[in-house]
Amino acid sequence: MKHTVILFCLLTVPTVLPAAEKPNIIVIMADDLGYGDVSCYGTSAVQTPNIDRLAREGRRFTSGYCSASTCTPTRYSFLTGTYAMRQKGTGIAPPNGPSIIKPGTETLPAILKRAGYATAVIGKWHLGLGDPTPDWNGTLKPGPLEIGFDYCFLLPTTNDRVPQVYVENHRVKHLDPADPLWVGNAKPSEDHPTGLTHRHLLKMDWDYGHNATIHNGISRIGFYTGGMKARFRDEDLSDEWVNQSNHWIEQHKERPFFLFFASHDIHAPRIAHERFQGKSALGPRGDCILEFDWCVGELMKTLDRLGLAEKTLLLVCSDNGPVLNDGYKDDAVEKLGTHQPAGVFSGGKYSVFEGGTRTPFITRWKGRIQPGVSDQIVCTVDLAASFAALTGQSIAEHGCLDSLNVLGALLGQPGPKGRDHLLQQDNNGDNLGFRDGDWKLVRLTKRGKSQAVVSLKQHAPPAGKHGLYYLPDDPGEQNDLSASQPDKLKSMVGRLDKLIADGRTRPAKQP
Ligand code: NG6
Ligand code: CA
Repeated sequence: MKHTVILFCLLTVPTVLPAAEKPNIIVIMADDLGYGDVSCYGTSAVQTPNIDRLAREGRRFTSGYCSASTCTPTRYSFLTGTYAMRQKGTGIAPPNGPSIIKPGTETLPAILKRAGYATAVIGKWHLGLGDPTPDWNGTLKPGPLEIGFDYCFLLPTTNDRVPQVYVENHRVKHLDPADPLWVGNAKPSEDHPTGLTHRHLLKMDWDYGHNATIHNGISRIGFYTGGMKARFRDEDLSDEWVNQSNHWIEQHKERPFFLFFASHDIHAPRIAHERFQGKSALGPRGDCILEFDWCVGELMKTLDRLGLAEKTLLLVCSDNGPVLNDGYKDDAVEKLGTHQPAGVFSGGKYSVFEGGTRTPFITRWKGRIQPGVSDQIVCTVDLAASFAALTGQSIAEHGCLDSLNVLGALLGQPGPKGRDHLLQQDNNGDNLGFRDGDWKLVRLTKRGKSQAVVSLKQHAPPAGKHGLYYLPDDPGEQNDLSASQPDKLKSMVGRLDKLIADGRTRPAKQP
């Protein structure tokens, strides 16, 4: 009888989960860096030795994606694990935009915080602050600290938008109350200098948009006054963020930590530090690639110095594909030569062709990840579920609706561990891409911005029609098979429609 009870107990004990591992996690996200913009992905126009070293020591993905072809929706889905097209108001955030991720939302930092991690975001935010608008002179809340981060040191929007100040936790850093910061959409006074009225003062001229308030010889999107002591120089952004990150890592080296290092390189205005200026053959855009590579190298050095390389999963990715002229005259087009920023892919930033979302994507965890190249499909939207699995955390049932556990692929375990499908979107989700294995469906309801894709291949079905491409033969999506493959077209359109209608792709019940 006794034996029967013991046997019964043994048989009913749930399958033992693998012990949770708690490596430190650093996600370094570049801004507008294309698949073909780094040397380990094939370019010889610019050298990125640090990223190349990371790839040699880790896994380099050939189907690594962000989930959207602009910044705000990719960052939204990276942090929430939900496709941005499911949530209105997730397009490119304006300077005075409210906090887009509402407190109480399940997020990647919240999951890791529950796992005992110290969590920080250092760099570009661009997901809004405050509600209904940012209180620049008071408490900037809600923001990262209300959705799972313990610490933040931010550029609030993007650097071609005002204001050029750091936000540390809830406040604008170094703000003098006697010189309040005002941010707005209209010219504050007749004599306020702008890129239109004072173009002769500019050190980098604008080409379109970007002609409002001038700071540091560069005119921006939006207007602001005051906060003079709080303003930074564009040239110093990367140095400051590397310094802040090193400091924060040192402070938290005894704990598992999660750092989201959100670089502004290589977004416009492309103003690298003076030591990188003129150092690439590609002009400022290439100089910023060198600066981004330097940042990756500095963080790797810090991990080596602190003996953390074997205790840290380091991931490098981008928030959207490449763009040449994004509003400033910075020679990106003129100095391009034969360089292909999106590699063999079509489109780039703003596009749902592969070049818009397929980007450099590398994971390294020394001693744990088998180095190599992976063709598994992985996406930044998956990091929430994957890191939850890694650290043994469950996910709120109604959160992270599209985040799939691709941990096996990220760690280079044998067998197919990536996704079988992926939704790709443009800024507001008007245009969609849908990858299903080797096939790609493109659904355009609006034409993308043509000026942004100068000299990147641009080939598209007419608005309202679907394009269908077979990626192994046609990675550049040039040969539309929708007419010759009606069955495939029908099944993919059906799958895409279902994915949207279902409201989620992560199974509601966790296995
Ligand atoms: C666009 C800007 C572009 C860039 C982009 C956001 C114009 C004409 N274009 O509206 O320059 O700022 O927004 O880029 O203003 S992102 O990478 O942050 O999404
Ligand atoms: Ca971007």
